[in-house]
Parts: sequence; structure tokens; C-alpha cells
Amino acid sequence: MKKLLCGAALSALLAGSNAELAVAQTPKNTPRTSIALKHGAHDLGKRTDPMMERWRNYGLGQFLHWGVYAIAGGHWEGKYYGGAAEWIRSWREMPKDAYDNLYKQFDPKDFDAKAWAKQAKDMGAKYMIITTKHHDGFCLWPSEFTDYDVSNSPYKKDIIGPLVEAYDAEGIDVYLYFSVIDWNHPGYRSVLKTEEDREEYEEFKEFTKNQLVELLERYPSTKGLWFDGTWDAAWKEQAAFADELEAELREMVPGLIIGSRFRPDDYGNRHFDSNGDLMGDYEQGWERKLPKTIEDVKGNDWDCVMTVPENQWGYHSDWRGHVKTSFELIEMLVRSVALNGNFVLNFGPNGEGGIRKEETQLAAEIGDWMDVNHEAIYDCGYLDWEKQDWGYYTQDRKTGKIYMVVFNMPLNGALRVKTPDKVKLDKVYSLQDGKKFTPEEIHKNEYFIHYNSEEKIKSPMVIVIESTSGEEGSDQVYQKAKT
Ligand code: H76
Repeated sequence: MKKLLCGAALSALLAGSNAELAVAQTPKNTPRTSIALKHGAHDLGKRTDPMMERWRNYGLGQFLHWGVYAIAGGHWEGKYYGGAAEWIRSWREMPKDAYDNLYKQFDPKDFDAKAWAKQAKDMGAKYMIITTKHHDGFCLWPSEFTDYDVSNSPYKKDIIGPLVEAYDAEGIDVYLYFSVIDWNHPGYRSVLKTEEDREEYEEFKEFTKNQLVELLERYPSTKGLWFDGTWDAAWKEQAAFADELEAELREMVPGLIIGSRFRPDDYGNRHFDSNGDLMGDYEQGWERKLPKTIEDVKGNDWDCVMTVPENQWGYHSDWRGHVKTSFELIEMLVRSVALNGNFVLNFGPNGEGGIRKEETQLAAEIGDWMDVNHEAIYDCGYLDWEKQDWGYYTQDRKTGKIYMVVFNMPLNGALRVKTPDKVKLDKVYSLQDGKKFTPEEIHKNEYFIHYNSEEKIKSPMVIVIESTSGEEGSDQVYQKAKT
């Protein structure tokens, strides 16, 4: 896609029916009328410091949703809850006091932080996000600021500490999920209607701040914070508070990464401020969905967080509807990387701390694929070559090597590759076994890479291209058709 469009072309597009396309093609960093904001985006453009470079190159992450909702597992008194398991407290059929006493049963005998970390490592995850506190308010760490935490459960011990230690030991960076919705705190409000609401909410804000500072003090190796619940009307009024708090948290941990789902701007806009600029280090809006084209991500860093069933994060004992396969998840991972994002797969351990067999199997299958093909994922991002139907290109940002990740092998085994002008394909080979391919030039800047269609392919295969640019093309003359 051309980055720069002349004014006339742009207005022609805008006038056309495809408004979405026109917006996607608006050049980045062009001057525009801007609204004066105190609490909008403070820095424009991507962060280029080492910590953010590290984040950008993760490729694959793991999300963990764990809390007392795992004990209910999506059921109450034999009745099935169709919503997301971690939301069961909000269900009409779920007595609130019964839910609020579930923590008295929280005693996960199977919890083994090292085993979880090992499994994530074997899957190929480079970062992990753990729910320190979900909307119910139950804290997986012993918090000084509430009694509703692990220390008052029969388990008694900290959960977050051992997880941070175990994942750190595996070389997997830890991020802390934190909900600014807290159904347990008396000062929490989703909407501020009265003066009294506002007074109470001030206490809740103080509590929120104290807990966040506490988390970073307790777990100083934390690489970032993953916020949730910031869609509340009450929170959307807190631009100044959130801005100041974010600055304070960043001060505490140099390089700390915070996405776009934390603070609202002066007008209550989130993710993107009133001028359309991203607030935070990366776009956090890709939840259970993926961008289709590079234009969709507007030049920003982003990650996609994905559930295995349609919408279950915490443990639900009875998954209904479509359950994604490792093939689908690998395709999502590759698509994410090909569009300059990371892919984060969610796991919901059960009330005993066990990881269900479906998730264990998916982790193993993804891990098997990553063992062979991780080169096409880590340190990789978007390549500006015309996308083909067989799959996705990724490119290593450091070595420049190009990877063709093939999901749809043509029946005749002929994989089309269109290159920009003056690109020469020097070496083309299979990542799995190094077997060489000799590209057939079929047209100017267009080749077939012939895969022996007799050979059965069991999983998405990767072909490496080493190329040089700036070379003259072949001597072959291709004549344009006269029509
Ligand atoms: C709605 C909502 C929450 N955000 C997801 C990341 C899950 O935590 C879900 O419960």
C-alpha cells in the first residue's frame, strides 16, 4: 500500500463508498486539527527503548485467568452459566454472598508454579500475563489493603510470588493483569451518580493506587501491567488521576509497559485519544479478534489476547460451542506476527490449580510446531510483499530473512511469490529440513516455488527466503499485452 496519497487521491477515496479504506489509508503523523488535551497521548510514535523492542519481538505469550471463580467452574447448584466463567458472580442465579465466600474453599492442591511455567516455556511463550485481581476483587497476592485475598483462604500462601519466580526462571517475562473494577470494595462504583458516590469512589481510587504500588514493590521484576475494566463510566471521568498514577508507576519500574486500556483522556476517550493518537505503549483493543491488514493496526504495536472457546477466560468445566484447534491458533499467531503484533493464548486453570487436558494438549501441539518453526515467529514482523493465498510472510527484523508460512498448499504445489522491483531470491529452502527450492521465474518480479505435491504435509510449513534487493532483474523481456 502506498503510504502517501496526494490530496486529490485522498479526497477521491474519502468521497467513495469505502470509508473504512479511506480512514485506514490516512497517512500517519500528518498534521491535523488537534484538540488541546491535558491527558491525551503524551508520546507519539513507537517506543524504541530496549524493553519495548523486547516486547515487540516476543511473538507468543500466555494469559492466565485464575481466581475463586475457578471453584464454581461456570456452574452453581447444578445450573449451567452460559457467560464467561469469571463473570459468574454477576449472574442472577448466583447468590452474591455465596460467591463472596468461595474463597474459603480456595486451597488448590495441584498448584505448581514451576509446572505451569515449564508448560508455557515448552509451548514457546515469551511472556505471561496473570490475573492478580479480576472484577470480583479477590487478590492472588496477600494485600495489605484488603482482607479479600489468598492469605485469608485455606491456601494462605502467595500465588503471584511463586509464579513470578518460576516464569522468571524460565526466561518468560511476567505482566500483571489488574482490574479497575472491584465488586468487593465498598467504594467501588461503575457510575458516579451522587456526591456520596464521588466521595466513596475517592477512597476506591486511593485503594487502587495503593494496590498497584504494592504489586510493583512486591514483584519488581514485573515487565508491565495489563489493565482491564476501564470501560466503566466512573473510570472514564478519571483522566487526571489515571495520568498521574501511570506516571508514578512508570517511575517505579523503568521500561514498564502499559497498553492502551488504562487511562481515559480529558473527554473520556480510551485507547485512542480525542485526536486519534494511541494512549499507552501498544494497542490493547484486539481481544478475541485479529486485524485483517496492516492498515488496520495504524502503524502501532499491538497484541491479540485469545480464548480457546469463543469466550471463556476463567475455568468453565463445560465448554460449549466451537473449541479452537492448534492449527487455527497457529494461524492466528502467524497472522499476528505478520501484522506486527504478538499473540497471547489464554489458559484457565481449575480450582485445584490443574490445567485442563484440552489446554495441555493445545500447548503441546503449538510447542511441537514452535520447536521446528520458531525462527519464523521470534524477532519477526511485517513484510511489505503482496500477500498470497497460501499464507503469510514474516520477516526477521534483525537478519532480514523472509519466512513463508504456508497454510494452504495449492494442489499443484506451485507457491506464487511476487517481489518488489529489483529483489533477487538468493536462497530458498525448507526451514524444517533445509531442502532447497529453485524458484521458477514466471513473470517480471513473479515466481513459482514448486513444492513436491506428492509429499504429505502434516502441519503449516515454513519456507525461508534469503534475498538481496537493489539487483537488476533478469534479462528476460516480458511484453505488456496490447488490448
Ligand atoms: C469483559 C471482560 C474481561 N476482559 C477479558 C480479558 C477477561 O478478563 C474478561 O473477563
